[in-house]
Amino acid sequence: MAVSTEIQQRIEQLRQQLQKAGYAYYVLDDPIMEDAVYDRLYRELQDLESQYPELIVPDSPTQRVGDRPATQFTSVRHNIPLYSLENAFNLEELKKWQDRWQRQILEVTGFEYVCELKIDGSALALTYENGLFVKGVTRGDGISGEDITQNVRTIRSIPLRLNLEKPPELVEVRGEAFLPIDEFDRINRERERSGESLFANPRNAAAGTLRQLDPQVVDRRRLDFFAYTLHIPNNPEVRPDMQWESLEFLQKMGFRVNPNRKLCASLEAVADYFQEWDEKRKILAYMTDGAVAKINSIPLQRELGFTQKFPRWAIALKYPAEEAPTKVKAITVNVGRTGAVTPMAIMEPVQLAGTTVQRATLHNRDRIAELDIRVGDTVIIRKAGEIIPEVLRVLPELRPEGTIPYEMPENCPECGSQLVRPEGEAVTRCVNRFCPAIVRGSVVHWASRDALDINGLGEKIVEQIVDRALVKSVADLYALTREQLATLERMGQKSSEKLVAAIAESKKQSYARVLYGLGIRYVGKVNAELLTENSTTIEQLAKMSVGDLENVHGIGLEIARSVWEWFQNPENISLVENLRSAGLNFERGEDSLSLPSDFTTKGVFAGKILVITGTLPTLGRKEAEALIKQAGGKTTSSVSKKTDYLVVGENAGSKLEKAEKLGISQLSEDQLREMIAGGK
Ligand code: 3B8
Repeated sequence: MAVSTEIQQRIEQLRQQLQKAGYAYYVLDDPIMEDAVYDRLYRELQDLESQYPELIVPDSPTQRVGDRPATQFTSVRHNIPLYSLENAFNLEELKKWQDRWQRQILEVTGFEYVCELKIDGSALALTYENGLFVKGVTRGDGISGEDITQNVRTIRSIPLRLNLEKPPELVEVRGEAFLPIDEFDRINRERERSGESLFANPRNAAAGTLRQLDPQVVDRRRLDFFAYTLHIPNNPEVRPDMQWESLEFLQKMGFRVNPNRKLCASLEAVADYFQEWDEKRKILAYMTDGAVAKINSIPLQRELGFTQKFPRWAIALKYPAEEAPTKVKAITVNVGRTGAVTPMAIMEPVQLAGTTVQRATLHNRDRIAELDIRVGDTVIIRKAGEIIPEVLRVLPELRPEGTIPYEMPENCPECGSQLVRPEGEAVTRCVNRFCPAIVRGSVVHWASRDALDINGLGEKIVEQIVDRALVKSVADLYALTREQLATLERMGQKSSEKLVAAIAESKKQSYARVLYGLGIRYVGKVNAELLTENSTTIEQLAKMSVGDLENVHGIGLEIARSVWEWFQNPENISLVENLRSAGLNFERGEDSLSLPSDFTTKGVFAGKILVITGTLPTLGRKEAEALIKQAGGKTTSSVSKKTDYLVVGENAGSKLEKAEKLGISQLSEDQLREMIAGGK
């Protein structure tokens, strides 16, 4: 039956509105629609499309996330090789590069360089046929890469259709996919909570994410993309013949193009740009590891061409990494709450990126074998993002005599039980659920702020109650008496009374917090909320099949399996029963408390709500938001009585008026920066 034109028109209208709002949010970084409105329109479109599936088109905003995981990626050959850039580590090397390319040209008349920030991500080649996005491929070895189209579609700042009246039949766009630092931190925090190994840096995390087989997992990690190269093979006349104009054209077509670019008339200007951004890059929301200088004229680029590996017309000028040498004093292992055993190097203290460090992670057994790290070795350590530093490499030429290869222990250093290493996994685990390290870790997690939030139950106390076998599982907490606690070190009459009360108080916490507190692998705060929103009681959750679980929006296969497996273990079932008899909440009350948002208790803006309005002189909207978040604050989109500060830029409109009426404090970008700098 034909669908009425009315419905067709409504669908088209919804798509246009959603596309526009998504573009404003993800590409322009300047939202035009409230999230709630977006969600409502999105759902309406989804509903219509499920009623009339014949009307679904591949560039509908609903078609970004596929629901079928890939089994593997296919290798595809790049039409045009996807080269990488040659590196220069100082200005001398930069000068040599210029001399080299100029010698190749008969007569160098005028030329300019386009300077871009070098985004530390993964290069992608995107293909558009008649304006429609059809393929996304990784760099691979430069000749062939992997077809990860499904994953690329989830990147909201990549248009599914080019914004062109008459799109050429074939357009290829290249650029860098990356994870914003904020998002990287969030992912690692979640991984830490669920006992997974951490990503070493945003680049690895982005590359790892792009190679995920399940597009739903990719979708939950918000990748972003900056475009920098444009090819129009069949209609070369359409493309501008300057790199600078190409960037503008890419922007016009709907891509996010990095705004921090500069046209430079000389190598000195390139060096200035490089220096200027060495400081300024620290406030960006994404990682850059250098600057890229490209010859602006594309005909000149063509004349110069490529070497075996690199373009001759572009070079990356790299910032020195945050790395430092030190000496290994000992190698130990740390047993986490999930039983994951992480080897750590204990080193002579060294300054790294502004802090003193003396421990570095060695990740796992494979990494140790790869490094062949030994006690006595001199190593280079590196700090990437917010996480614990890692050992990057060993300097074998500095190895003293008589060292022996390090072997991971066969038995758990905490409980002595045999460690296991599941087939195909890099992680070694202690699987004794009574291992004191695991019990300690699970109790600390249970008591943590986002879980049951038990005040006064810190690591020192947990250590004692577990060592004295007063607590063998979190359920035992609820049987602890004042008298028992009063015998512990650092505990008086008063504080033990308080702690018993705080433990009892935790019985009032929501089902979502309890579920999160159980520490099921992959069940972080967000997943715990999703699961409790979709089950009235934990018994109901325990009965759900992997398929049922996967049907919960936002829950992928890996998580579903992990949850299902957890409930298959009779010991976990009896833990739940014990906790239920102790009076914990395993039901979703109608008014179940939501988990706290991302407030942190640290930083000048801890617990404060800020609104940004207008265009700030140097910071983009997302950058400013990231800064505020790092300083503990939260940003919202509209001014209300709850707003603590309004950050005001140029062309501020109605928000400023409203803030003035409400008497809300105003900050300029400079004042914002000063407060953040002063508060650290
Ligand atoms: C030619 C141009 C490779 C690159 C390029 O931000 C080429 O331009 C390249 F063969 O890898 N990471 C950039 C970045 C990377 C490249 C580039 N421009 N801004 C980056």
